[in-house]
Amino acid sequence: MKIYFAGSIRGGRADQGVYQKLIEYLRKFGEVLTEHVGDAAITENEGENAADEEIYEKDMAWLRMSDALVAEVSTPSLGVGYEIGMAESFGKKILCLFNPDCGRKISAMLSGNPALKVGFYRNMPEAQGLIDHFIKDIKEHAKG
Ligand code: 6IA
Repeated sequence: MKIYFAGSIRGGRADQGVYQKLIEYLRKFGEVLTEHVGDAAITENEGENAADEEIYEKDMAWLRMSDALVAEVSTPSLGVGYEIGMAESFGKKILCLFNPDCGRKISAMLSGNPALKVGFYRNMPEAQGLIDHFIKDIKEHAKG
């Protein structure tokens, strides 16, 4: 299974450590195409010199070839929101993870959308349980 993990980069890196742990856990189920999202060396100021067109093209190609998108959405990010919308248009399975302790409310564009799953978690075991359930659903669906 190929999993596209989405998390905020220029939207802010406050949750980078959480992304790293989620990516590590997702590796149990397959290949995570976007491991750099959890990389502590990548800050919101990165990429000032990197070609944004290349980032966009590469990410869209990875998103198309993925089986599922897992997005951590507690830190709002335009890029993550865009990836979720595109994943929906590509017909991908989508799980959005949100920690209500972040002090914000999840966007109604996600929580009101029946085409994706939103999971609320407050700690890693809860997030892992939501991921387990999501992957199990995909596998059962694939079996028909
Ligand atoms: O608007 P944001 O930057 O917060 O959007 C974050 C999302 O866009 C992530 O889920 C990524 O998939 C994607 N994204 C944003 N910036 C990059 C990026 N920067 N590389 C790959 N995907 C990105 C360059 C890092 C590179 C210099 C190592």
